[in-house]
Amino acid sequence: MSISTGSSAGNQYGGSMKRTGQDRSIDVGPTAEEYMLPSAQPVQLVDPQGEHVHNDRYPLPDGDELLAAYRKLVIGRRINEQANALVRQGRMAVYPSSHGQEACQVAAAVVLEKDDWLFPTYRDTVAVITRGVDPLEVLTLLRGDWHSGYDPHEHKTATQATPLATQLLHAVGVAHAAKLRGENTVVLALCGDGATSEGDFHEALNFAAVFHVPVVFLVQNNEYAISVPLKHQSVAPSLAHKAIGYGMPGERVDGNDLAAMLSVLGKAVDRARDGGGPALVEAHTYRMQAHTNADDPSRYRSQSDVEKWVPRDPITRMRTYLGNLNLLNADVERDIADAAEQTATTLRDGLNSDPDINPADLFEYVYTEKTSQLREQAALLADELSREGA
Ligand SMILES: Cc1ncc(C[n+]2csc(CCOP(=O)(O)OP(=O)(O)O)c2C)c(N)n1
Ligand SMILES: [Mg+2]
Repeated sequence: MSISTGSSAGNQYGGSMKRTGQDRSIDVGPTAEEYMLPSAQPVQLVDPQGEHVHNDRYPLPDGDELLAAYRKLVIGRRINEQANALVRQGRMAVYPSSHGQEACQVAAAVVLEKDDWLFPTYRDTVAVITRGVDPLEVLTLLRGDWHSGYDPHEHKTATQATPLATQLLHAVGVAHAAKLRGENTVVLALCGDGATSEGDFHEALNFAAVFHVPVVFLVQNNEYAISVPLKHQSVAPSLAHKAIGYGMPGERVDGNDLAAMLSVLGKAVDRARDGGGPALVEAHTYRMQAHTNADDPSRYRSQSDVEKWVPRDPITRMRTYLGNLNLLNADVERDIADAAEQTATTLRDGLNSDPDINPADLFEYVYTEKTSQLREQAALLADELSREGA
């Protein structure tokens, strides 16, 4: 971009400030506003027909990287199917499905290094499993057995947060601590479109920007917060546009395009690791199924709206694209399907056996000294259990 400038004063975003006057015109980088504003359209690198779409700013990941991620995509879909079935069989209490959002789930896990941190929500089971946490340990929470089945420190993965947006502040805290300690850690925090209306979202993004911490916020905009559609959530041009208000770059990406998700998130993570500070990425996707098994979406949206998203499915387009590259054939597909089936079998077998839990633990490990209400409730439960056993 050619602008008129008086001096070569740079800004913190890598470009020079716009100046007016009679000074000579020189070529400078983007202005702060241009740098921070998201693309006019969500970034797409592979369209729903499986064709590559060129993008000057975001390179297409190579075929092997995409094939490895595609495998995780297929396994992720199978996890969603199996978990839904286990809920119907009464083996799990609740399952917020990410069917249709698997490209976001896989990319969020794949772009991180082992020592980075992931902060997921209740809907991000597939991301946590893709990160390498034991699937049975992951489902402990949604089975209703315990607050978390895995050690967050061991896997550098926080417990899946149910209170909306609280995890964003925790993520910023961890990123801030890593920066103070001089560690090379990047933190990736997930949330939904509805969560962007929470005060915690604002506080997290503002703190992250002011303290310039290495955190990437990924909003999975699946167009609904239970029954509340996006248009009642925000009238901003896009959720990614909110970034400029905090002083960080925002980007929008086709959340059903695995290649674009990997490229855009990968770039934001690299930038954070290189000291570039936080970024906000909005993935445009769709919640194909009910909010959870406790929800009846036919009360607030039509099936025809849902069906519009079927041709945009993240798996079919990547299958076409990789098939055209001859990276995917019947043998490879079978191998991937076997791996997915193996994961499903692990989930079925694990959740069909009854866990050995002590209901009284419900009242432990939070307060050193129980409150009077907790003591009362613990006594009630103990009494009920003793009468059941009698
Ligand atoms: C602080 C808080 N308020 C309300 C709720 C109840 N609640 C659970 S999920 C949800 C909708 C969230 O929508 P969104 O952020 O878009 O995520 P999605 O479920 O679509 O992935 C609400 C309101 C909650 N869990 N936490
Ligand atoms: Mg949502």
